[in-house]
Amino acid sequence: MLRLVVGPLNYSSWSMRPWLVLHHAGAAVKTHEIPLFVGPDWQEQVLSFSGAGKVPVLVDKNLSIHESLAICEYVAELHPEAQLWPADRGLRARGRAISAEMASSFGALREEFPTNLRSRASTPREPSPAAARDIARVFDIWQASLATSPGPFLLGAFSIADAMYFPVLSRFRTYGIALPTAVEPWAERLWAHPSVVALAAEAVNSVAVPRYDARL
Ligand SMILES: N[C@@H](CCC(=O)N[C@@H](CS)C(=O)NCC(=O)O)C(=O)O
Repeated sequence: MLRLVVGPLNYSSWSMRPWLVLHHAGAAVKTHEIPLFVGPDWQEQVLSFSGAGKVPVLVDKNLSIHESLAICEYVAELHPEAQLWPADRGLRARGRAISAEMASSFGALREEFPTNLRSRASTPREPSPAAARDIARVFDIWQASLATSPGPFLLGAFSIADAMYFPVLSRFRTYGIALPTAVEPWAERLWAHPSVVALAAEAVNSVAVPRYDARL
């Protein structure tokens, strides 16, 4: 049985991504949630799983994998039947490119709009110019992907790319950032995906992290 070490699923966007991928693949996995930023020894707990000191970490017997995208790739290899990447080489390359971009970019967006899946800001939040540039680039990625996708998701069937971008979609809902009309059908599909519905149900039970709730 695999073990996925995560932060509180309501807030930990990096944890959400492999959680969604494992759930969608129907993998036999147990989730081990560490209450990040809450309680005295959360850092030691994280370090006991990975010297990187961050979650998520996937534990498979004596193998411990950190970095969310590396975990998603590992699950794709463990579960080829789940088709977590499209069969088409070009779409697969695009999926890897936009997923790597998600993992390495959008710092202003992430800093100004922390993930808080179960919550809604009381008033829509105005992004800084840097965050507005990040948001525009995310919208470009979604629109360009959907324009070439066989549908209904970014690369055709649900893939790692959808899981990588789900936490950003969730931030837009939390902080009242309007989506371009062209991406709305994809957003609705993603919110209705069974793994997203299951994740949202888990997030309701996450421990509260006051430093993030204070940002609403
Ligand atoms: N590049 C890493 C980022 C992981 C990351 O930043 N995780 C956050 C939680 S969402 C964390 O562990 N933060 C604890 C800390 O920075 O001390 C990945 O993709 O897995």
